[in-house]
Amino acid sequence: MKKYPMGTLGSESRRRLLAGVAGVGALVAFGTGRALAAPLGGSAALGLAEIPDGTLAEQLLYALPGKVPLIKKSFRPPNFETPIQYFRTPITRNDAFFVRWHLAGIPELKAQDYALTVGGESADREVKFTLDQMKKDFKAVEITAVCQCSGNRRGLFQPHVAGVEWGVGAMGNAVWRGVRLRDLLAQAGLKGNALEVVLNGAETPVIDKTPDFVKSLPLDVALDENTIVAYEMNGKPLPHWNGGPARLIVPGWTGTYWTKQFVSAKVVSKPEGNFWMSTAYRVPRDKYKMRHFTSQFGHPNEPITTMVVNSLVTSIQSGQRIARGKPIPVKGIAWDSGAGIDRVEVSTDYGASWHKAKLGKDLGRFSFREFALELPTHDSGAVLVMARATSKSGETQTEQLVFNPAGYHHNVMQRIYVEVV
Ligand SMILES: Nc1nc2c(c(=O)[nH]1)N[C@H]1C(S)=C(S)[C@@H](COP(=O)(O)O)O[C@H]1N2
Ligand SMILES: [Mo]
Repeated sequence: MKKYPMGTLGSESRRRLLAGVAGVGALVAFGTGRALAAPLGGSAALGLAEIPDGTLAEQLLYALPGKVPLIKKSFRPPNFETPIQYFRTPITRNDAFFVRWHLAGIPELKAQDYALTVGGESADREVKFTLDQMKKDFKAVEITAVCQCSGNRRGLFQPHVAGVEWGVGAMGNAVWRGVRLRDLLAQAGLKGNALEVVLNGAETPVIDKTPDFVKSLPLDVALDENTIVAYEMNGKPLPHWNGGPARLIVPGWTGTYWTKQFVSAKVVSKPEGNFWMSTAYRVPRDKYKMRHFTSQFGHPNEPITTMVVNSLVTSIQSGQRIARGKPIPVKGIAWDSGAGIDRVEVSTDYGASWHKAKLGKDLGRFSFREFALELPTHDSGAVLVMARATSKSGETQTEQLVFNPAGYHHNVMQRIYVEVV
């Protein structure tokens, strides 16, 4: 078996690598009362920055109807994060899948009452599809895809930014089944000036000043064969909290475009200009490698679109003890926007050398990809484990945060400190 050089801490390089990331203070805090607030996988334990003190009260577990206990971020609107142990399998269970809503007026929609209306000024006609019609009249397709909130890991931003203080669990991977949006759009007919498709869900604001949550997609993405209106998740009817009876699936794009309780699609000839497109969900122009949504360009920013490459180690935590001679098990999941994962590498010498993990089964280019590597241990002492994923398009995770004021696209590699005893 190959032997890997192991780094020991306590040196200048330790200080350099931990500085501003999982600082020494955060490591000390692990295992104290603060860890009790987040029973599993506080972010410092994962080798990432700690969520600020003031927001830790919002870290308690709470079970919504039909869900296992999830990490509560807010009740109204409901925002709940998936605890890390549910990412130890590549498919995320329906009852553990995270929940994110912007508005609190969420109706209970029955399958028999649900319909999606497709029309708009750049469609030839308006057509209404019930769930039964979708299932009977259109070809069903299935795709495994990651839904990740743009703001996943926002709570770990340094400097701190405002918004839902997500840790690492505002994401999930599922097998989605439904019909292609393009097949429904074809029934409505597209005019030559069609530019964007405007998406709306059934829920409404409860306070007048909050604008209705409306998003739009470039026409070519709406027409992509992988963009589907899903009514099943992992072989079961789509759960209410995740947008049942039917929601949009936009593989590779961040969760904000995955409209839940999807009831209206309007084809339009002008850029959709509501708050959620023009003000929210934007990042500095050309700062990230992602698809550009050019009809929505506005200086000096652009909409967040596709996800950046990322990974999550789920098998070890900072502060964990490993018996000398036993290997350190490094396991987890990696994902990107659809190029697919090329490799996940692990370093124990502060990044001087990297060792490739074994990749798990390929469930499709939009899915979580498992990885695993056992690192042999020889001497006792502290070891810093770093992991980074690289996509087939050559993108890799960053060493330091690439800052944006909204707290999106956090893909800083983890630095997990374990102790060989
Ligand atoms: N109707 C509706 N759809 C929505 C939202 C919403 O607030 N309302 N939030 C979006 C955002 S920002 C995300 S991250 C995903 C979250 O999906 P989930 O709740 O199934 O995890 O739903 C998206 N679809
Ligand atoms: Mo989101």
